[in-house]
Amino acid sequence: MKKKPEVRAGANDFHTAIEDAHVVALWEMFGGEGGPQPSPEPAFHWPWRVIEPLMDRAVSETGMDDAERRVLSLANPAHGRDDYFRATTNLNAGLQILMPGERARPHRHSMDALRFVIEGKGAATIVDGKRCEMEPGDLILTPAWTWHEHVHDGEGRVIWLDSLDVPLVQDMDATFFEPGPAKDFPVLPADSAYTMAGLIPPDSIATAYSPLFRYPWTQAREALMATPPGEDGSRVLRYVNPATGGPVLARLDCYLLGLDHGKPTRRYRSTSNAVCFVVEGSGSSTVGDETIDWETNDIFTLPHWSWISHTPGPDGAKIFRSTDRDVMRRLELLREEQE
Ligand code: GTQ
Repeated sequence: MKKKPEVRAGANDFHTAIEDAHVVALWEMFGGEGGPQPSPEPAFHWPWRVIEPLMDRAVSETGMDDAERRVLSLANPAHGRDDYFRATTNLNAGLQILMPGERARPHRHSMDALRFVIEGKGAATIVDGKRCEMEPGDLILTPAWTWHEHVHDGEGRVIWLDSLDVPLVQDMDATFFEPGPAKDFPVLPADSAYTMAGLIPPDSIATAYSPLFRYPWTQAREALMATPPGEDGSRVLRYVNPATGGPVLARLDCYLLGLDHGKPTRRYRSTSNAVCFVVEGSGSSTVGDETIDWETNDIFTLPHWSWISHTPGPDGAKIFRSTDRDVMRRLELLREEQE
């Protein structure tokens, strides 16, 4: 039961009285010059050379009988260790490893999730009964409330990046989870129904998530190389839901950035947040006052409202980005500036 506000002896004093009544005098909290601004969050960087050996150790530490998922979650120290799902505001990132013959059992949850394959062959993600092969560089979607499990019939370890909207869904207190067995699969269109950009089956339903669960790297890479560069030399492609032209998932929006010139990209800032994965190459990014030197397979964040610019190394680079950008846009909170 809620406690009734007590009338204390000193309640003649305004501040005691308002504290007892659970109200706050807003004019004493903010006002005057300026106003609230997004709080800056430093960018954070998880180098592959640090994380990779820990993935092998994770395998020695636990078998798949004891792990719902064998994931090292990238916990940004800016948010504290207890907030271990937060790689950056609104976004989770983790590295998952599966060994030959292993299986990560089926489950479903209210969070949107994607997998970006880093290494290995022979694994697959089964999404609502549809088998999606996992090859390096492939983007695999496991949309909110779809059943998904991971299997590995190949050889050698398979490692991928997981990115989910866990922190956002937690903040909304809308987290639901159901363990398998997977059941009641919907009828899904074959991926071959969406072979060419710009042509879709006329009965495609504009659902909250893409009817394609797999975006193969060979095709994404080819499309990126064919895209004309912008003024600063960078190429950008967005992964979209072919039935809507919108983001691939309701709360995760994905991009591919190609950097093939030595010069820095045009500086920008955005109220959106991103997790970046370096698919190929090396380079550096300035985020606010900091510079991050990154290499292939590194993961780093692009937090909201910091000025951002990327500079590729001599061989150029390709970066995959998972963002909350379309969430911010639909909430009318997306602000972006470019220099
Ligand atoms: O595969 O369902 O990295 O629920 C973190 C939370 C993966 C998953 C993560 C999850 C999952």
